[in-house]
Amino acid sequence: MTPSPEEAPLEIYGFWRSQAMYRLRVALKLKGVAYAEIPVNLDGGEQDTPEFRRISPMGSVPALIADGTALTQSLAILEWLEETHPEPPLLPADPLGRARVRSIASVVVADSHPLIVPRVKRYLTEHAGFDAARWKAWQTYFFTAGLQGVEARLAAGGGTGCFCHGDKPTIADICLAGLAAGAKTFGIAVADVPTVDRIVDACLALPAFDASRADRQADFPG
Ligand SMILES: N[C@@H](CCC(=O)N[C@@H](CS)C(=O)NCC(=O)O)C(=O)O
Repeated sequence: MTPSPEEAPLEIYGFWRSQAMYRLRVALKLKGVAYAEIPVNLDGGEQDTPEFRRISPMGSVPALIADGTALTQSLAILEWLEETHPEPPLLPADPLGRARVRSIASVVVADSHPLIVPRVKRYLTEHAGFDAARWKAWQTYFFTAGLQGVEARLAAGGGTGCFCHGDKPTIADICLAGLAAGAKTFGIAVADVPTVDRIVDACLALPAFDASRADRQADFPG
């Protein structure tokens, strides 16, 4: 049977290792929204084809197709999802709590993750003389700065509970777990982040987070 438009899964261009795609996978699963992931091989340069650039002008995943419109930028898509599928909420009800959650998420999404994506590696390798060791040191620095930065925020209180804000997962947990997963994928261990470690463990115990792991995706190369 052909599904009606309402039932058709959302289409999202993604990549198994993408932290930004991971955020969407978790949120969609937590909210029970069906989606189909269309792999874009970032290691094979598929993000730079003219066809994909028409969908995502920055050549980045995720790109979600909603009513024929391509949406990019994971945080914007998470907010769209929250507005279109409010249950269960992934933002707190109070404005201060919402700001705190968005602030923690932004440490990851705006201040950490953009520095360690393939296009940055490509530029540093091709134009700044980076070899594998310098890239690893760069990655380690920014994963560490991000995770230790979030640790400081969480350890200072202000709403930290079983999760980053209270006892239910929010957008902050989704972004944090993605950063921690990225560090693990690249074999980078970050010390002295006990609150982050505790919260990431709590996230990974939830099926939505576990099923979103890079190594559980259809395009994971093994
Ligand atoms: N700020 C964007 C970042 C998107 C992004 O850079 N995604 C990475 C994968 S995690 C990507 O597609 N990179 C392609 C490249 O660097 O060439 C978001 O949150 O969606």
